[in-house]
Amino acid sequence: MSEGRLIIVSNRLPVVIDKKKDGSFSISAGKGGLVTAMAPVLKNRGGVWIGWPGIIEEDGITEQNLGELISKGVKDSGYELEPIILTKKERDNYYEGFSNEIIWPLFHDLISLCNFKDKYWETYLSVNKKISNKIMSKIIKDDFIWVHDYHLLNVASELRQKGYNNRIGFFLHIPFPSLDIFSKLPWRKKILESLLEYDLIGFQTPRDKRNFLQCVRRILRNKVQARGRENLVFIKSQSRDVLVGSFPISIDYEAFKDGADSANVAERAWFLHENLPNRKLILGIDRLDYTKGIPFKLKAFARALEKYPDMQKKVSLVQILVPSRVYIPKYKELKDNIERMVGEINGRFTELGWVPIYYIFRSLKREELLAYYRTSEIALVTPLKDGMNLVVKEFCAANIEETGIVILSEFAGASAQLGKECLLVNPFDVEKTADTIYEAYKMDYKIKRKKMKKMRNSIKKYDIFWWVDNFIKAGVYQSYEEYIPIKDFDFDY
Ligand code: GDG
Repeated sequence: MSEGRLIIVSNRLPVVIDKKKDGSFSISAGKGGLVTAMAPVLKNRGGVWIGWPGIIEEDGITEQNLGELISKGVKDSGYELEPIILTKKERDNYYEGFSNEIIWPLFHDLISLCNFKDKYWETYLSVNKKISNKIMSKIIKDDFIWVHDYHLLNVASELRQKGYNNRIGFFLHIPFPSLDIFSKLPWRKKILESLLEYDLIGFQTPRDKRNFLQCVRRILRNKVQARGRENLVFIKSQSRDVLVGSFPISIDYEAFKDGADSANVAERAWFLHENLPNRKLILGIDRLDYTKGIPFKLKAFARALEKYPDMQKKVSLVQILVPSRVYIPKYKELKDNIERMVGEINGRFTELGWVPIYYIFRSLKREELLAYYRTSEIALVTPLKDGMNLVVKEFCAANIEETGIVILSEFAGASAQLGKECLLVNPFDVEKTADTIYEAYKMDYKIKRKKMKKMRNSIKKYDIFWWVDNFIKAGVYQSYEEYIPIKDFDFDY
């Protein structure tokens, strides 16, 4: 299997096509965790990436136009892109509805934000079918199909109905919730049964894997036997043997390290230093999303300034907020709330020559991002819940002076791997997070260096190529007897 082509299937392609005001179309690189993780892998191995480029049929793009844009967008990428265009109804019900108003909040433990609607579910099923039709038209013998994320839980089930019997892998980038929370989902049984049509199901952390296994045992009672050791478990379901494992996603460590070491980035980093002399920078980089816990972070920062006035004029928080889903009222509300809070905190503490929070609401070029990673002393990564969080790994890889320290939420998947060397916080506990910010500010550089070295070694060893190789290797085990435990997978939790 590992010698065949790799077929990546994800909701979004690594490129975005937009309709401009003058009616023409433009193409740009996609952003976000999945793209950052998978693009270097496919570039190395070749293969096909199937997904949605973000425009809808009603935008009126022609086949020819689409073909031209795609071939422009994938120049030198080393792989083929296969776009699937959704209709407006499909986008509204499958993507914005079922995926982002139901699965996303539920799997991040935010049940009160869920909007359960049958029409979302029906369209979700039909779009998963549409995507599986596209896959069937593109695959050849020995391809390994690797489906990504919560938008496509039902794809294997659709492929099986079409008679496809080769092995299919699935990786969930977001957390898998506990039994109590998952049980609230009206379609819980069908979703678990659909997942068991995959041959390999990968989660970010041992905790996600445990949650899933518990749901399978309790919700699909008597139909499942699970056996396993170390990080991998075999489930014998009615239709097949399914391997379930935890595979912490990572980054292209060398690319981030070398990028941070480049002359351009060094120059930008110096520029920041020179303009902010005698100032420690605390860095927050988050997509605009309620799971990232930004209001709690701002409260904790303000509380730290209030409780520890010796930090005033000595630290600034650089909060980069990457625009995302702003057309959805909940996201717009969140943005307004964050901007109000930033305004209030700056209004309260700013003095001539010192601004406590530099707030940036836009996406940055990679070099700018690297300059912030390299210059900042403290990374403040405090999601309320997060599958992994790649920002923390990127910060460490780019921290080539090894003087930075990370404050990390215990609810980010990354804490399973890096928790021992970070300063862990419960993001809901504003008071303790404020104390931890001060602790990081005062921390001796020798301790910071020791911690940073350990984190960088771990991220270097378990990089994105390790992740892909291990996922694909696990995909070849056909039975429990063949299974060789891989101890390195299991990080402390
Ligand atoms: C999902 C899961 C999981 C951010 N700002 C800019 C920029 N970024 C890049 C970062 C990083 C990525 O976006 C964000 O990754 P995260 O992992 O933090 O979060 P999600 O997008 O929510 O990703 C997450 C991930 O999938 C992978 O499995 O870790 O838990 O939610 O790579 O660098 N990139 C550029 N400019 C920016 O301004 N160029």
